[in-house]
Amino acid sequence: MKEKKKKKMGNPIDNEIRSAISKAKRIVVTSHIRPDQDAVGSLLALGNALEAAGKDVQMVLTDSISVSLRFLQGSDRVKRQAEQPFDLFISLDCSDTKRLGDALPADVKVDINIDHHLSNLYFGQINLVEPENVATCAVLASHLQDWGLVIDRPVAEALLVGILGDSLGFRTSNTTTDTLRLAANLVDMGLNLPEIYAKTLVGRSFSSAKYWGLGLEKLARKGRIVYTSLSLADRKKASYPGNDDADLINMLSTIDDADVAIMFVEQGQNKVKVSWRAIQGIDISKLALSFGGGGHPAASGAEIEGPLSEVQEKVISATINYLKNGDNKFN
Ligand SMILES: [Mn+2]
Repeated sequence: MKEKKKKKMGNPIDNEIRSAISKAKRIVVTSHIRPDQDAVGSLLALGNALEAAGKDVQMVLTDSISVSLRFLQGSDRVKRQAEQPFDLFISLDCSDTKRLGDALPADVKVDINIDHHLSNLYFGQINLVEPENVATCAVLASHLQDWGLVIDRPVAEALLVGILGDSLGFRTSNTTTDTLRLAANLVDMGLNLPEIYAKTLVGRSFSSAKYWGLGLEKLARKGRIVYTSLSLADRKKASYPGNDDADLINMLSTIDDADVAIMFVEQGQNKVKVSWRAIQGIDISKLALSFGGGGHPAASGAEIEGPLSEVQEKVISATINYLKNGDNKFN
């Protein structure tokens, strides 16, 4: 009910977005590098909805869409770069313009910034940022109709993928009854929930299972922290094609008797991608921010310069101190 009262008719940001969309003919929609389900879902949901409204749409991502999500309508038409001319540029699920990678052409300003990251820098001309919302797809699901757009079946599928992805299948602490209602309304459009759930969260390739094995072999614990790493050599050994952790971090976060899970993924000779997951009650995003990253209270990340072993040592001791000093309490 609270949500309904807050979303009164004539919300100024909704009106601004609605008018910007109605004036534009050629629209670029884009999202962040190494796109997750919410990035892909929000991109394709808004892209498809704008196309259905008769707009000329370019959907742009710097990195490719994971194979398991290529069932979504429009995923085969996503390009690496935006081409002029266009008259509206929309960023989705992205906290700062650096994370748009090559998708943001030089000298182009972001017109509309739609996101749910607490660390969002409000870099758009119009900013719709809802940090309390579980996913950018949930933001879209509750606003699309206010912008004169229609949620048809392909749009609903893409939205559900993003909501399932960022809520880890409705089990993150920011999943609310509003999240469930939004998702239920999408499923009511005739979507196959078990099939979409499997494609979004459960299915994995043989090589990613091998890759998990290499990471799990090195699993370690320090107090209430569990952690492991994946190196360039592991990737080669498992023939894993991505440069991510194949979502191993989300498995680590299910380990009992731990408050924080940390994943270290070697990106090159001197760069490591670090991901944190925290139990409810601990806000890990400020720690990620202190390493130049960002994210949400329960799930954050950063890219840190240095050799894998050095970064690992530094981050683990910083996490231990962070948990000790009481700054980490959420709400
Ligand atoms: Mn997201």
